[in-house]
Amino acid sequence: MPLTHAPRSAQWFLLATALALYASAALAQEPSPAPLTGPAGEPGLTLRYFECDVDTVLDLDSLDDYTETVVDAIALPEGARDDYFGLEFFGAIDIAEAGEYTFYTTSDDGSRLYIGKSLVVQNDYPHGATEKSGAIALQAGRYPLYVAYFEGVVDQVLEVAWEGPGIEKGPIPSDRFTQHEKVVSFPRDAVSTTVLEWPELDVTLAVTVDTRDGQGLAQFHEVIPAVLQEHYPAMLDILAVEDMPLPEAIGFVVRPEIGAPAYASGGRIVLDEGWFTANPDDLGCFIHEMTHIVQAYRNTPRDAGWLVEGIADYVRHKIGADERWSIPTRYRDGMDYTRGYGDAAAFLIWIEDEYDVEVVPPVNEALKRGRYRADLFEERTGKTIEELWNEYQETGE
Ligand SMILES: [Ca+2]
Ligand SMILES: [Zn+2]
Repeated sequence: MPLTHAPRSAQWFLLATALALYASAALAQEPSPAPLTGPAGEPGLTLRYFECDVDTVLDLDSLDDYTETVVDAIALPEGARDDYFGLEFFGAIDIAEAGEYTFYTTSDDGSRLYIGKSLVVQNDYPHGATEKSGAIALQAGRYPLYVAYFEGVVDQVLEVAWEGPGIEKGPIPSDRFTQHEKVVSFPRDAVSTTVLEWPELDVTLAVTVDTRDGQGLAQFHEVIPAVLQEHYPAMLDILAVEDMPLPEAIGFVVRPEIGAPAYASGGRIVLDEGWFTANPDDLGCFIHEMTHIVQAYRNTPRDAGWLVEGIADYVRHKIGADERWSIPTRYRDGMDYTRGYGDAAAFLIWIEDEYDVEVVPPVNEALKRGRYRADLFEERTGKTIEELWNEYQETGE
């Protein structure tokens, strides 16, 4: 049977045009930092200590409640509590000899190191002790230095090192530090919230988009709300269940190197900066992940695991938010519905078409209510899942 796509709307064309424009815009590069002029400050670095529950150092910049001291080294301070705190160190670092310098942070959880306004070490987000490094060419002189760190739970580690011309890798000596104002701040307009409303459905959804770590993806502040404004009602047609709450808010957060194009966790959707920089038109990915947020399945039994990703790709297919993605139209060698995703979505679509019944809405409802049983398929079609799968395999060439 032919694949069906939702009709392309005028809105979609506007969106595609906007995407094409943004895709052609060059990414802004931070200029190489210039040495400071004027007299050096007093010895030491300023340390701000925050008691806070954050999962990125980007959040520290906007917190006003901290204690401030002057320290002579970048290290965990005496008196910091065990969990849920953040640190900002800032001042100037004295570079005696021009050349290429490498800076290192080892941290549990996240940290970043900036020279001037340039991010040199990106080691942010929750993780165990991890070393990251970055290199930068510097002239002789003093440069603004900013190191930010946060600790969530369990262990806490912060070590900073450098190496450069004539300098072996090791801690930065205290006599290199002088006090100077903080020059790093994070653009507040990289976080936006758009409240979407569908009055006829009596549904609202506050959509927060955070591109602080996706500076080339500023268009997502408009694109993501537009995609949801257009397609969320059709998603709810499939996924909403009477008397069960819908999400009131959702956050889309861009982050580097998450190890997948996207994932949904803890009521928010994390988008991979590299994936979406290369594939900014992967709008169906938003639909897939948003499906997970609405699914909110409880106690999914082991034999229903395939349905979680299968239904997410089924909804993605039914919505047809983009044309860059498709699922098989018939059985192909190697397909396995138990893997979920497109194989399962193709199987579910085939069952509904072949037997002319709705399967996904009742299965979704049962999963949401924690009442799923595999014999739902038999009730709907007269066949077990295995029997259906055997029939589906016969659609192959
Ligand atoms: Ca930790
Ligand atoms: Zn998924």
